[in-house]
Amino acid sequence: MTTEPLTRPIITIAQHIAETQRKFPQATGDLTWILSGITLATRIIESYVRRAGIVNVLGEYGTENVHGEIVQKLDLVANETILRVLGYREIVGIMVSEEDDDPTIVKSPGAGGKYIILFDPLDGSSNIDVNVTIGTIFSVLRCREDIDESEGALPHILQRGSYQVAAGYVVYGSSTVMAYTTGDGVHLFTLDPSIGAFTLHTENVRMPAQGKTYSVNEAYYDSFPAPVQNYLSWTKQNGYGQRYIGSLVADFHRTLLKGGVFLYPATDKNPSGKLRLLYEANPLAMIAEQAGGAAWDFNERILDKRADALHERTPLVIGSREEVDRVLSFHK
Ligand code: P6P
Repeated sequence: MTTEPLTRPIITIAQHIAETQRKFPQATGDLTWILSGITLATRIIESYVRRAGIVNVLGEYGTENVHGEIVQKLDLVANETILRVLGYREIVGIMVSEEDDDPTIVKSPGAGGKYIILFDPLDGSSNIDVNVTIGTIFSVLRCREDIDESEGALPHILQRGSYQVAAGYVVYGSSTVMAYTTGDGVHLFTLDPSIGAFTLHTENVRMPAQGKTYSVNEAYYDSFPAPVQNYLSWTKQNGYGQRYIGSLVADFHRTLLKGGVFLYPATDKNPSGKLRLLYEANPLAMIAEQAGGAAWDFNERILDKRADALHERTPLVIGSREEVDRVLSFHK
């Protein structure tokens, strides 16, 4: 009888963050506590995603969210789960969800609420009923110390993406994988159903510098800006392949691992782009850059953008550095 050699240690996210945080003397373990909350919440969400159809979470809930999109039952389950799990972590001050019009003020900065958690609880939810990969995206900011409580929550929230202290996503696909960064590389964990824990899969992921795959919904071609149309024509004369799942997290995760470029430009239907800056573009841009890639809104680096509104949308081109640079070269 052969037994698999114990070559791969079993490292959980909490252990990994704790070890990573030890490199930073000023680290207080706060991020470990927040990210362990996120892993707990996403394990609960995953249990519903895997049973959709058996438990009553398929289909529409019957309301619309702040963006006028039909809310799916599983959207609400995911949203409530994150709010309930993270809302009781004493260092969390403010929570911002794609599903909620306004921020949830858990604890004022003065009362110990040090962090802001921004999230899309279930991205790609229109794909739930047809069993296509979906995901949860999260971003962590530190509450600012230079503003008065009387100014309310928005000045804390509307910080540039470059101020994120952590970011990541969970992709509920053929396996459930979490990618996270605290600014010290991107690390991948796979949920092991036999023990119910995310265990380390790959450290310091590097996005390939190039990749002949572009990911865009070409149904909107006619309303794309001319430079994007010109780029797409160029790809067809240069042997590129096209992949588009229609779930941002799934399209991004493939790009992170295989290289290539994902584009969601401005369209007639969404003149500012469809994807949200604070809890979709910013966290994925931090992951992309930490893995050696790039993320722009076709004119400006995503992490340099300052949001003016909670649910602000942005055009997005994200992926391999050389591929993003090529898209941008059509805009010059
Ligand atoms: P379209 C899902 O609804 C989503 O927000 C992202 O996950 C995805 O990238 C995008 O919208 C797909 O949009 O217009 O191509 O259906």
